Amino acid sequence: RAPGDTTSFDDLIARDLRIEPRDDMPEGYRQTLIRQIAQHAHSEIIGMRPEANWITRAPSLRRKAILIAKVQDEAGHGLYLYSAAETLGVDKAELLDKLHAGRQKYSSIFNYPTLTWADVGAIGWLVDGAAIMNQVPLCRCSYGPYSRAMIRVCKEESFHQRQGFEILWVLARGTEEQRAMAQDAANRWWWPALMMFGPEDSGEAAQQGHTAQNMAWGIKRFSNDDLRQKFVDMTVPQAQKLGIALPDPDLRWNDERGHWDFGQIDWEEFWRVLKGDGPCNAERMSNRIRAHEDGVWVREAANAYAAKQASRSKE
Ligand code: FAQ
Repeated sequence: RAPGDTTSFDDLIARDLRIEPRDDMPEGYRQTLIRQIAQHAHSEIIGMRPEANWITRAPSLRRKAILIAKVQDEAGHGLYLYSAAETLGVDKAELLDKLHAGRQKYSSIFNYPTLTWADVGAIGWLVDGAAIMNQVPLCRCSYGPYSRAMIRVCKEESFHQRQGFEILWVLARGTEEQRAMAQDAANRWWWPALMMFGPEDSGEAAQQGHTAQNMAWGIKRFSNDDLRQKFVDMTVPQAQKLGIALPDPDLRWNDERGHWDFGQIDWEEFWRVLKGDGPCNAERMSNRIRAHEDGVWVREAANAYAAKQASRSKE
């Protein structure tokens, strides 16, 4: 849009144009974006932890190099996203303080443990697979800086998804023990991956949720259940190719709907994990806070260096 263009927020949304940081926007829109983008950024940096757990134990130099690159990508995603949030008038340090104080969330999925090497494959295949399904539509979200950040993030996530699939492909064609390891990881990650899309579209949680307003604002392009169904439809044939059984006796093709039917998600578990009572919530948070405290000297040094550069450029 041309500089000085004063098209109103409602017109921009109605014409499916992007809202940019300097545009007028309703306070609710700004706040909901801060919440979502911060939660997304926090998920990226907490999401590094379960995988980083396996860097020292990756089964070959090649696997180690790939995993280090993936974990670095997630850190990069966190940084783009914190920067996107900062365009809304908040500060990254303030968002991190809220995360550490338990006042902002990160994705439920990262509260599950990575018990074996196959879990690194399952995270790539299922967790990155679900993340892409959710994030590709965000490339068209109404807030410019968030939508643009998502383009590169999605390209990198697609690579992550393929590396996870390939880890499982190799294990699924390995020894009996390796096949069992791959199956066990899929058994443990399948249901939590389905929960990543958030609460159902109907029922009490949906009444209190953000979907209707976020769709009207062009932040969400599809509902949680629609994206979950797309993910199931994409993933079942991949599982068949891998020779891995998905742990759901109700999973069957529905000719009438043209979709895979699937069983009931344990929503009690989802809300329990969100409230902090998942298998790894306490460990993830205490490690994150410790890393933040250990990094004080790095932030101080970076600030001192930036101040020195700024004062030199004034001379
Ligand atoms: N976990 O009404 P809705 C990744 C909360 S990135 C925790 O549906 P909304 C990359 C929600 O915040 C994964 N909380 O809300 C990677 C809300 O809470 P509130 C992260 C959840 O915002 C891979 C309440 O429930 N991706 O994996 C979850 O319209 C591998 C009601 O829900 C993103 O953040 C959940 N799963 O839709 C990294 C994508 N679901 O405010 C490392 C961007 C819902 O009432 C390794 N976010 N809640 O207290 C979104 O698209 C949306 O925010 C949704 C939720 C779809 C997650």
